[in-house]
Amino acid sequence: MSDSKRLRIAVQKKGRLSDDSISLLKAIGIKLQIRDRLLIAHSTNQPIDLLLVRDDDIPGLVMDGVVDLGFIGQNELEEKMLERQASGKPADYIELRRLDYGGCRLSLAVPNEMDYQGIQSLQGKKVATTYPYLLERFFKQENINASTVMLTGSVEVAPRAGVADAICDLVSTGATLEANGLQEADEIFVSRAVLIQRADKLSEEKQALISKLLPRMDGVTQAKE
Ligand code: PRT
Ligand code: ZN
Repeated sequence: MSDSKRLRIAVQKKGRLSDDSISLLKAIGIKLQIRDRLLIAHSTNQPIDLLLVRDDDIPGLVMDGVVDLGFIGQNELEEKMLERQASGKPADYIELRRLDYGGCRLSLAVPNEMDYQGIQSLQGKKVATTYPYLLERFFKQENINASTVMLTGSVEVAPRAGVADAICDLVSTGATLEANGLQEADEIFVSRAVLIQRADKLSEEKQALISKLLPRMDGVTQAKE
């Protein structure tokens, strides 16, 4: 990759966190020219490079020290942290700021016709999710013996397709659950976007730049309140 003296920030390339993260960087005075299909964007007025990637890759890029900062949803961050801990990979990071976007919750949902009497109703059931580590941690805490079915997409159709009895997926308005004949049963994790930093020590120059950017970020966030 390019000049290691430049601060590297990972941002979701295309998705629910992209626009808000890039707008925030622009609002704190970082000039960016983002061209479609390119993995990297150089700032024209600051020693900063953006790495535009899938959100799933961002926790690992920060934890492996490939980038210095990353904008990521807490759901994805916590899931990847658990996954990496399970396989003995470095899983440390520093949370710099909680941000005012990307809000959602990871919830269990069951078909409307299921006689749901609380979490015990999932004993022995199959639950489809994209977040197996968060879900298994929850089941363990609650002493529920259920199996998880990993799906990277279309989780909400799993019960209808006969693939699982229930699901555990991200919810914001609840419209997707409703459209698929599902009802929210239990909230297992509440999430929003966060800005994280790699855990190892950065150069003085990079740390000074971060210290200059954070108060500006706080100013932008406060101005919106
Ligand atoms: O391609 P890439 O891997 O980068 O993107 P992605 O498809 O994995 O992620 P994306 O862009 O959908 O979401 C990125 C992050 O946005 C998530 O990890 C969350 O932190 C956050 N976020 C906030 C959400 C939602 N709200 C959300 N509603 N992510 C997904 N959803 C989906 C949910 O999975 C379900 O399909 O929206 C649907 C439910 O929405 P409602 O409004 O119908 O309840
Ligand atoms: Zn993703």
